[in-house]
Amino acid sequence: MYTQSLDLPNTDAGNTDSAGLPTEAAFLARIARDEKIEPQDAMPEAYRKSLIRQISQHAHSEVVGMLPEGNWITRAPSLKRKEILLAKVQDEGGHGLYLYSAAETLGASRDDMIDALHSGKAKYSSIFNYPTDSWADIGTIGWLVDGAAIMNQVPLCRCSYGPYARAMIRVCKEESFHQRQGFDIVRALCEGTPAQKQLAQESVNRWWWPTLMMFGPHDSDSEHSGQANAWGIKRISNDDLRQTFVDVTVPQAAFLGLTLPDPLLEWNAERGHYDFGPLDWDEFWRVVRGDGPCNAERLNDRVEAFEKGRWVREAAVAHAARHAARAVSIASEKIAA
Ligand code: BYC
Repeated sequence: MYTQSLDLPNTDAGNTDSAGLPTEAAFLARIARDEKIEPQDAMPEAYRKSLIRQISQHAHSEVVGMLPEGNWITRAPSLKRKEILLAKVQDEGGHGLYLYSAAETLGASRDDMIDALHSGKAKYSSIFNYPTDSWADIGTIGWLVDGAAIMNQVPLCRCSYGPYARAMIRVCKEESFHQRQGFDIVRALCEGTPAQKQLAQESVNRWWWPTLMMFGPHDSDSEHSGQANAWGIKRISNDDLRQTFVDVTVPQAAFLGLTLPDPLLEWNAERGHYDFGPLDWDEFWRVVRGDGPCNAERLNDRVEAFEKGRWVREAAVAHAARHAARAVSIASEKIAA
């Protein structure tokens, strides 16, 4: 991020409007050439704002996403599972940091983004407003939720905005480990006692539909999709990603000996895809608008964690300032000598 800010602005001379921003045609031509848009490049204001909206919501989702799993760190069934879960939750925090940094390259302020989350103004993924009632939920989150996240995020590695695309490459690599650890937990339960298998089945029953909702509203109701596709931010539509996720997950569930809670789920040879039942969009919008099973709890926990960590951030800033001051004084002594 630091080196990027030292580059000279690319103003696309000859193709800019009176404010120095690229004309829509010039900008779309760059997107059509599959050029990456970098922080120093002039870009339409609406493109910048739309990216800040999506990237900051994504960052919030990663950070709030630590909470449902963090809830099970002390209750993991073995030291090995505890270590793995600790590392995974830490990875999610790291993803949030890359993403907040990517949004900052667009001029967003970290404090404003955090305030928007804490005041309930900003959205984050609906999925994290559901409770983690059993250890099996930790497996299901890794298998299904991280699986859905990868499906959605792999196309974002080709997003037109360079810093977001590059952050996504690393995030997707880590998410694929997360998905496998989740599948491994569910597999162990399915190969265990009948009661353990039952725990896994109940968990999948609870998480299946909320996971499908992660992909967002139907394309016909997706306010931002048209423009996001035209700008090369989104590459594959909400419905197409959801369909691909269903298609790859059904055989995985069959391998585990689990059923997916949808009586309408059926292979459609003509379409070459699984048909599946309708999602409960009332539930989706209720959760997105703040009235899900855990929305209030998640925000309270987030704000409390932020306040408890305040002294650490202040100490880190003071430490960095002392180091910087020392570096300046050593440099001036050298110059004077
Ligand atoms: N939940 O026009 P649309 C993770 C909102 S982290 C809440 O289709 P867009 C993980 C949408 O924001 C997973 N809100 O929007 C972490 C918009 O509202 P605004 C997070 C949703 O942006 C830890 C409105 O509905 N992944 O996996 O074109 C542990 C209309 O929707 C949701 C990302 O953030 C939802 N499910 O498409 C484990 C990926 N769906 O902004 C795992 C990046 C929609 O107008 N984001 N809304 O107020 C995206 O790809 C897109 O933003 C979305 C939505 C596909 C989510």
